[in-house]
Order: sequence, then C-alpha cells, then structure tokens
Amino acid sequence: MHDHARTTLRTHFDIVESPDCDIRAHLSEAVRASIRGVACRTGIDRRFIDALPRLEIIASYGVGYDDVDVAYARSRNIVVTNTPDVLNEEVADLTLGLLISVVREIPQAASFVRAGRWSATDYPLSPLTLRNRKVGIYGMGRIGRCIARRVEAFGLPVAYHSRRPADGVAYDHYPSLLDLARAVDVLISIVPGDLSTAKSVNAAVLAALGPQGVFINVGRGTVVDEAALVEALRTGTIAAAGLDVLADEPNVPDEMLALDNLTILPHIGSASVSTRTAMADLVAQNLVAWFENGAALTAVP
Ligand code: NAP
Ligand code: 8YV
Repeated sequence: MHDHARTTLRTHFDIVESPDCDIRAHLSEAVRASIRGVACRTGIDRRFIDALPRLEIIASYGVGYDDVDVAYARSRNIVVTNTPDVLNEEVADLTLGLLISVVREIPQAASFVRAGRWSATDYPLSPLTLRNRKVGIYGMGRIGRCIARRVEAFGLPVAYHSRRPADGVAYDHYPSLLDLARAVDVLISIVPGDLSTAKSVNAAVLAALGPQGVFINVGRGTVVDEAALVEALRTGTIAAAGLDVLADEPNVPDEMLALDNLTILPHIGSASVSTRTAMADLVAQNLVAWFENGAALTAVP
C-alpha cells in the first residue's frame, strides 16, 4: 500500500499489514476475525474474503478492479471501492507520450545520444509520423475522453468503440471493434480487463489496422492476444506498438523484448507522486466515509 494511505489510515484505525494476499499465512485467526476493512493493491479473491469473517469493505488502490472478486464480495454484502477520476488526466498524458514515443522513436533517439553516436551521424528519419493519421479509441469512459481531447488537440480525427455510444461525445461511434480498426491507423485501448474484453484485440483486429498501423495499450494486458500482437509486429502486419500494461506483469515475454518496433513501459500510467498520492487519499477517504457515515465515496458499480 502507498505510504500516504498507510499514514492517513493510521490516524483513523488500528492497522495490521500483510505483505501479500496469503493472509492466512501472515495473520492469526483472532487478528483476521477483528478486521472490518481492507485497503489493497493486490488481487483479492474468494479465499482472501473468506479468511475475514467480519469484512465490510475492500478499498482498492486503482480505478481498474479486475483483480478483485467483486461478485463474491457482493454476495457477502461487502462493498468494493476503486479510485476513479483522480488519475484521468495523468493516464491520458502518458498515453499520448507513449504514442508519440512509438511513432517518432523517442526512446531509441535518446539512447542514440547517450551511446555517443550523434557526433558521427544524424539519427535516421522516423519512417512513421503522427500526421494525417486517424485515431481509434477502444473505450470512451473517463480516461478515454481525456485521451480523445488530447488527440483532437493534435489535429487528428477521433473515432471510438464501446458497447454503447458514450453520452455527450460527438466522435464517430463504431459498434464493432473490427470495423473501428478498419477505419483508423492508430488504435488506443483503454477498456477494463474483464471477460468481455479478454483477448479482444486479436489477429483480425491487428490485420484490420494495417501495415502503417500503431497499437497503444494503457488499459489492461489481458485485453490483447499477446501472441497475435508479437506475430503482427514481427511480420509487419502492423508497424509498431506501445504497451503500458501486460497480461502477466511484471513478466515480459522474451519474444516481446526482441522486437524493435515495440515499446514497453512498466505500468506507469498513473505513476506520478501527485496522482498516486491522490489515489491513496481516495482509498483512505473511502474507508473513513464507510466507517463514519456508512456510505463509501466511490463504490464500484
Ligand atoms: P470507465 O470510465 O469505466 O470506461 C470504460 C470504457 O470501456 C467505457 O467506455 C465502456 O463503455 C468501455 N467498455 C467496457 N467494456 C467494454 C467492452 N466489452 N467492449 C467495448 N467497450 C467496453 O473506465 P476508466 O476510468 O476510463 O478506466 C479504464 C481502464 O483503464 C481501467 O479499468 C483500468 O483497467 C485502465 N487503467 C490503466 C491505468 C494504467 O496505469 N495503465 C491507469 C488507470 C486505468 P461500455 O460500457 O458502453 O462498453
Ligand atoms: C495503478 C491502474 O497502477 O488505476 C488503475 O487501474 O492500473 C493504475 O493506476 C494501479 O492500480 C496501482 O497499483
């Protein structure tokens, strides 16, 4: 847990800590029986919940809650909270940074300077450009909208796919992800990781993006068929990709590391001091609100 959340929570509650989710191994039965709230940034499964007979609330550190068994928590009348909105702009900033890095080879160019190669020759012109591209956004929720605003400011048209048209946005909505991929040459994924999105960015979607295509994923790694992505990058089915998230973090498949046209970041979308502090605040505020007023601030739907 973030130190700021830990410090804030200590001023309101008695705290016990577990280094991982195997709480039966770390906490005695008597301690577990006293626990009424959990603050976490780890997977919370049925076994974890069953180990805490008096649990009322799980406050998860992050907006995505794919690693919390929400259905089981609900069946036990346990509230689950997340940290929406406070990270929207930060994650959108990182998304555009990653897109430009991939297209204009910023990490490679910086490495070129550090390697002392500039004095010998100019860095090669980037084969790709952002100019004249069409950007498709997969997910037009809180963060998707912030990404779209930035893309517009770069002078590029935006279209999107979500199951339902998003309220209050004028961008073209595609009811099918495949049709969206056919219509654009940049695809940015910012959907949650769940059964409905699992491996939905597959070989067909990547082929539809085309040989100039660029794929950016800041949502969840599980949304992508990673084997298909590696193959698409290796064979030139698409031009390049940038990933802030992987299916099995922090493990990076060797085949991915071998690709020059793939930029991988270590899940840093929200990872600035200020934004992570705001997320930590919201974790703590949810627990305080629940125990003081009986109503959490940001319970998941
Ligand atoms: P949100 O407001 O709930 O938006 C989710 C969007 O995805 C909605 O437009 C939703 O529309 C769409 N969607 C969901 N399931 C879909 C499906 N099966 N097919 C098509 N569209 C679908 O969520 P958010 O706050 O923007 O966050 C999105 C996700 O970003 C989080 O869940 C998290 O996994 C990820 N994230 C990553 C980082 C990072 O550090 N890389 C940071 C923050 C968040 P419909 O329901 O109409 O389909
Ligand atoms: C965090 C995220 O990295 O909010 C999310 O869903 O993926 C990120 O903001 C993570 O949740 C904290 O470990």
